[in-house]
This record gives sequence, structure tokens and C-alpha cells, in this order.
Amino acid sequence: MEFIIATGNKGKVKDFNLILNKLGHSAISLKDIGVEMDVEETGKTFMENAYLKAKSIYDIIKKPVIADDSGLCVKALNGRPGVYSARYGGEGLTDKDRCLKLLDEMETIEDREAKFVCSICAILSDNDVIETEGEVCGSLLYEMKGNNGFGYDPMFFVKEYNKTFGELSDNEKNSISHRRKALDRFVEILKEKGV
Ligand code: ITT
Repeated sequence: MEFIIATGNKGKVKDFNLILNKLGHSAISLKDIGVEMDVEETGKTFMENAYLKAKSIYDIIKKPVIADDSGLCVKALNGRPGVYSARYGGEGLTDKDRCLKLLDEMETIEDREAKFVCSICAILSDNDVIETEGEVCGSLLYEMKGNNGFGYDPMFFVKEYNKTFGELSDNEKNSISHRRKALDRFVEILKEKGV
């Protein structure tokens, strides 16, 4: 099945493309169809925001849409930046600025446990909404390593590979990521529905 990916984040589009192709589906970006997303992320949870994004695009194009709301939850910071991951540190920052700011906030904190969370909302038709979630656990380094991926990838270390997400290839990241886990479950549900 072909899905429009309701996101303005190029890194997510790349991840979605790769994962959905692997799982036997295909992805088109908003850029491909010349639509821009303008949604206020007013939800308190990842899922509420994922729904708001998917609905805003579905209402315009009336074709199957997937949106994700995701972020980094740091245990010692009581789950912050969480749903505010894209806005952490305020407006106008780059991914690198945000990583540096978080490294600074974490400088003296020994508990480095963190997880990426991804909530996916897919709207297939007016009455068919699928919601799934995925998480991947890791820890925060004291510095950034690697130039791959996006967002907080260079500071997020995973034991499976003994590397940060920023040091992994796209295929490696997308075999264990929060987005992959949420999409695996999503595709399972599609299969149960016979899609
Ligand atoms: P859209 O709303 O247009 O999809 P966004 O970047 O604003 O794009 P979110 O509101 O879901 O998306 O914010 C998620 C942020 O969490 C994202 O900007 C990254 O900083 C971080 N993040 C999410 N998934 C990530 C991943 O796989 N690797 C690194 N950082 C990630």
C-alpha cells in the first residue's frame, strides 16, 4: 500500500521510506505531493500529536496517511524533553544545537538512561485509524559521535551495536529503532485486516 508521510522532517521521511519498503509498502513525502503541514502540536502525549498531524493531512488529501510524533525521554530528567524534543531549547536551533544543549544539561548527571519513543497514527479511511507505538532503550554519551541520522542520534548509544545511532548505517538504525518497532506493529495490524 502507498502511504503519504505527514511530516516536515527529512530524517523521518528517509526512515519511513526505508522501513516501509522493507515491509512491502511504499511512502510518498508531503514534498512529493506539494502539500505543507501546518499543525500546532497541542497534544500532551506523542499519540495525540501524531493523530493531529495525520488528520490535518488526511482531511486535505483523503488518501492513506501516516504521521509520527516521537522524541527522546531521559530518565533523570523525568522523561524530558519528551513531546517537546523538537522544541527543546527554543526556536531556531539546529539538531546540533539541541544536542549540545542537552549534553550541557546532562553534564553532571550520572544516570544516562534514555529512550526514543515513536507513536504512529495512520488514517486509512474516514473510519479506519490505526495507532501503534515503539520504543528503543539506550544511554546518553557525554559527547556527540557520528554524522548519520538526525536529531539526537549522535548522542544516543545502543548496546546492541556498541555505537551511537549517529554512527550506525541507515539500515542498522532502522532495524532496531523506535520507528521500526512502531511500523512493525502497524504492518502486523494491516495484515490482520487483510491489507
Ligand atoms: P514533524 O512534526 O513534521 O513530523 P518534527 O521533527 O517536528 O517533525 P516531532 O514533533 O515528532 O517531529 O519531534 C521529534 C523530535 O524528536 C525530532 O525533531 C528529533 O529531535 C527527535 N527524534 C525523533 N525521532 C528521532 C530519531 O529517530 N533520531 C533522532 N532524533 C529523533
